[in-house]
Amino acid sequence: ILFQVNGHSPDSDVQSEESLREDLQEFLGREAPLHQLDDLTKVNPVTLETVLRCLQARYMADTFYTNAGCTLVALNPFKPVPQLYLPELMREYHAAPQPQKLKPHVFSVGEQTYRNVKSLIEPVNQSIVVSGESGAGKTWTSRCLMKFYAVVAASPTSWESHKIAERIEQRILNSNPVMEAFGNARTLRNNNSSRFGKFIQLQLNRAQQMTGAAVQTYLLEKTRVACQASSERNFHIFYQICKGASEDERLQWHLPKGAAFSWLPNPERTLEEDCFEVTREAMLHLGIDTPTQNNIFKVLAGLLHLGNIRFADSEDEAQPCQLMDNAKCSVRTSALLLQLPEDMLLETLRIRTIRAGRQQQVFRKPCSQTECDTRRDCVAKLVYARLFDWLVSVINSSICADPGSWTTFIGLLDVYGFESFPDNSLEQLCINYANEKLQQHFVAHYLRAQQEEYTVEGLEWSFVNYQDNQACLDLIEGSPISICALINEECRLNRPSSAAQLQTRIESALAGSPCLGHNKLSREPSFVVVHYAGPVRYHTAGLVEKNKDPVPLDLTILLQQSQDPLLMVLFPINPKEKTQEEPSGQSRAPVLTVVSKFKASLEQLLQVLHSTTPHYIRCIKPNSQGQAQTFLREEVLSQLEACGLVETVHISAAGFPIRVSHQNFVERYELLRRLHQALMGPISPSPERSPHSKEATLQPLLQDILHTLPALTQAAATPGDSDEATPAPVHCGRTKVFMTD
Ligand code: AOV
Ligand code: MG
Repeated sequence: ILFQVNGHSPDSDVQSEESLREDLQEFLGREAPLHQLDDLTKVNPVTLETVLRCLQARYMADTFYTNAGCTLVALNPFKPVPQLYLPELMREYHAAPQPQKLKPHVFSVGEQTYRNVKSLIEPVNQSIVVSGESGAGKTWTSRCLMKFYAVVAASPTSWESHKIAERIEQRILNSNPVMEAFGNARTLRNNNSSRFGKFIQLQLNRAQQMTGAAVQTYLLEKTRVACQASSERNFHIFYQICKGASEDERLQWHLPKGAAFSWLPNPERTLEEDCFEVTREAMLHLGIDTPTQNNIFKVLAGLLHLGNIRFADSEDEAQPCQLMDNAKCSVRTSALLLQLPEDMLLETLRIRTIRAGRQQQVFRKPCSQTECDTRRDCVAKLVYARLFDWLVSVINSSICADPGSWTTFIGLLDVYGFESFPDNSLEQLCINYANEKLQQHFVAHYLRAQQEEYTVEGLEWSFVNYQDNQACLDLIEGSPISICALINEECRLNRPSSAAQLQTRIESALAGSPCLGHNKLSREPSFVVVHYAGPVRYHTAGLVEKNKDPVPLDLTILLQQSQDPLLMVLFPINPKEKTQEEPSGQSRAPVLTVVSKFKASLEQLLQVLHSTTPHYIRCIKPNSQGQAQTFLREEVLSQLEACGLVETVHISAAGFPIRVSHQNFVERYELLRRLHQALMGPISPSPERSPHSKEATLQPLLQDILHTLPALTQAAATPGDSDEATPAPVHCGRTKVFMTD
């Protein structure tokens, strides 16, 4: 600006350079310090750099929540911040006339969501979708929201009439430690990583009181029971029973102090999550009595002993595998705890029955050592997965309200975040597929909100041309040909095919997709999907087998023989399974693959989400070491990309990323107007300042500046550089001025 002024050798009535400098200082000084900007859409212009700078400034000032338009960004403090979660603060947000005007907080989202249910004439169900990468704070945030509703949506009358432990809100909160004990584990990324997805529906009556809840879970990572990556651990509950059992229980469950279990790596690392008493107490309040609890723990101890059974190939192939070292003892203890006949357990693990021919003759074939290991692991996965589902159903029956006692709900979604490892398989495909689905839902919702703002402001602008991630979803789940369809087809045909063949089939059938990445540099058979959050290479080895998730009938039949009361519930002998023992040749029912089951549950979830008004919380991990006060720009940037905040920025940039209220606009650009007048003389008659109203004073100034601005832009541009296709950079809305970047 100063250059322009000097370059035009201004007349005498132009302010001196010094006074201009002062004015400029003042002009710049009006910009709020970055850490005080509580909404990322207020940074000007909205670019990745400014967004990053703002988040960093806030993090270093111990401000962990920031709005991003209709989304809340939550940075993980990685240190206790008790004052942020006090019940008094919950009540403050609850009582505020306009909670959105208070500092950004998860309670503000909670309260606005809560008001949305009731403020409308026709109550509308709400949902809060919490996302972010592993360890970013999703589970923490959803726990925090549940505590918030337990306080603000509690039924006031029942405080006196019920003991605290019997209150429904308390029971709902108690579901957290139980589900986390059985479904969370230490991973490289997070000491308390959820290994399942969760959607909890908080049910409200007409008076907006929480009368119950219902939990739905998604795809538990059951392989962890029998196989843990190095430095990772099994589910917390196993460590809890080993550390927390009393002397008496140790005897009953055959868990002597210091016993070594191969499925229990890294037991020396004591975590807060290893608190057995908390789990037991919570289970008790959920109606799982002590004898049932002991039964559960006894079965889990049985699985730990099962994991210590080691096989060795026998010299004679016709003979079953041999048992290694102390395996005989492990078989006995495991059989005892699982209440199975010892010889039957051993035989089922080592010998496969095959039915063949017209007469369905039964052949018995000894398994190789690898096959024996697979069968042992399969028993453990089968028991654990059914136990987990059973627990969820018990929790549901304890917290679910009677159908007539609730009218609306608030749903909380806490899923696994986008994942990309050196070796990605079916688990990552499912997880990333879920994230693509949620991203699409988010983009649709965000675009709608943007479009609505423009409409309210009287602007004509449309996002219809905006590209969402539909192409990637088509590649993964589309019909008739997609990755899921091809993997399912392999399962259905049940033909022997190599990993390399699967790669070729996928790559040739889907070559036209823009989201199938270039697959160079790969030694192992694989394919690359370009997700919205980045490309991921999936290995094809084992993909089809994992998708089939075969459970040999022998193993189910074995578990049905158990005399243990809990296993009898988990593995009932029903007439249908009886008939399956003698399968009738080829006419088997189509197998439900992992992918097709997951797809169905996702579609159901999205239907529920679509029927609600969604709210989004994006959790961000400022560094991967879990350190407080450390903000690593590169890491945050990649998450902003992965959780779609960059998309949000791009969507903003596709329209008018700069929005300023009329008042701020005039304050900001008044100096430019004065400069312009000094240089070129007034372009329109000077506005008359009207004393009547603020807006009336503003309007003429506003119009004057709007006229001045294009003149200034033109003055700054090099001659002949005009691009006629560029849309008008400035639009004046009803309350705001919108500008392109
Ligand atoms: P996640 O749910 O997003 O990961 P968590 O919610 O388990 O991550 O958070 C990881 C850890 O970060 C927690 O155990 C806390 O120690 C800490 N933390 C998170 N948010 C806060 C907060 N607001 N205040 C203090 N500490 C916090 V995973 O389940 O792995 O995707 O599958
Ligand atoms: Mg979690």
